[in-house]
Amino acid sequence: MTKFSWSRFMLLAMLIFILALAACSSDDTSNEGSTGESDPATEESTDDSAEEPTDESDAESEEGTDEGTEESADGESAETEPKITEFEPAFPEQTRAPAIVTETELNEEVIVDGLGVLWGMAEFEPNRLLVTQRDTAELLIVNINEFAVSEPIEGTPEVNNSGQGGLLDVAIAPDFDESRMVFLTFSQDVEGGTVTALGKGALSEDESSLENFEVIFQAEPAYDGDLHYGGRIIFDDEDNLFLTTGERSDDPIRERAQDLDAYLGKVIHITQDGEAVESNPFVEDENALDGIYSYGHRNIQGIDYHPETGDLWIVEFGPQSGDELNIIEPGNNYGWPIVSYGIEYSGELINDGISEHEAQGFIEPRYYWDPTSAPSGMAFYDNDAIPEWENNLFIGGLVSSYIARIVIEGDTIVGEERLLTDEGERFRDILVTEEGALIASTDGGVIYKITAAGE
Ligand SMILES: [Ca+2]
Repeated sequence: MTKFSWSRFMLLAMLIFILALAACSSDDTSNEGSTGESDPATEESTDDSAEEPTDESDAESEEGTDEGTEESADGESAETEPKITEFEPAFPEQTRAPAIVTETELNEEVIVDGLGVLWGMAEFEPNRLLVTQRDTAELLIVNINEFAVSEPIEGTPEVNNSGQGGLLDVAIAPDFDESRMVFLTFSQDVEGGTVTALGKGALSEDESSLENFEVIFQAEPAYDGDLHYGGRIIFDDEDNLFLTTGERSDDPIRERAQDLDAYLGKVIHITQDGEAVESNPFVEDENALDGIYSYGHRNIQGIDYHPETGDLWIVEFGPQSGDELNIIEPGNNYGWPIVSYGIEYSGELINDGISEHEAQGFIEPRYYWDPTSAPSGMAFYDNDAIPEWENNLFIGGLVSSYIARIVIEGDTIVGEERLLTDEGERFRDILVTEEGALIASTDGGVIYKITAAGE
């Protein structure tokens, strides 16, 4: 080695050392335990992803990451973590809405604890909730004033509870006071795998059992997997049901979200007997299933009507990032898995990274989250008990461990707040009671009751 090249080598080595020091110091707030050896950008995109393809299971690996240093400086968005993807929104309000803060002083109570994954809730009498426990497939009654939990109700269906499966959502019939009819969704073993199933039974007068439970709908085709069942249900104003499904996650079965001869990755619109509603958009199409209302969805985990506009809103898991809030119109295609504002959990682009929905002929989400929020059950606040919350949307976050409060003007998101961020809970479902309490259930088996303080 000549003298000249040796000094050049030393210079280069010093430069590398200085750069490494700089990288290390800028990184130490964003990655606890980082050695400074690895590129923080790479860690950001692979940390919570490579081992686990399920969006729900990466909460643990995100622990220990602190707020991103670059993005938190702007101080304007409710989202303070750096973006995972390179995508630009189709319009400015489509992501990272301005941060807002509730001014009303709130009272937060823990009603119950330790019950496991509380997937769905329905208020069937004032302050009395029917609550599903996903994994044990138990249907329980929780009295939110008396902090009391019933014995499991008999007569509930057999479920397949592996992975994301189990007893899922619960809703009561619009004429429940007379019919006593309770609707349940669950993952069901059938020939060839499992399906998202919907059934109904009448709650006995003594509240101990569901009588004559029968399955009224199965979202075929069956698939041998245990992810992405969707499973939310809501009644429309003609007493028919909307049922959401997932696309069963794996590649290539997920492509069936685009197919009109499969009930995977859809919003489904059926009667209380499981028949397609006659006004559905594809009833005239011989090659399409009559129950389909909208398609191109990934895994819809929340659904509710906007109390003022009457629009039907849903929230669906994106892949890594790109979780979407959509307004559902009949016959519309929401684009999955052709377009997405998220990326694969491997870090790869989906379909060469085409994010623009509208330019590709699909419906743009009204809002999306990057990084992942893993949005679950949701409810509009259709009450005036906390006036500043009226018509706001509340969404439970799993990986993100917060409740998102979303302020909407027309169909535009104008503000976002994050509630209960210090609880470390995965928020699974949200309900607003007749009296205006905000109820949140979690995977840790907690039910929170949030009201205005001093009431
Ligand atoms: Ca979409």
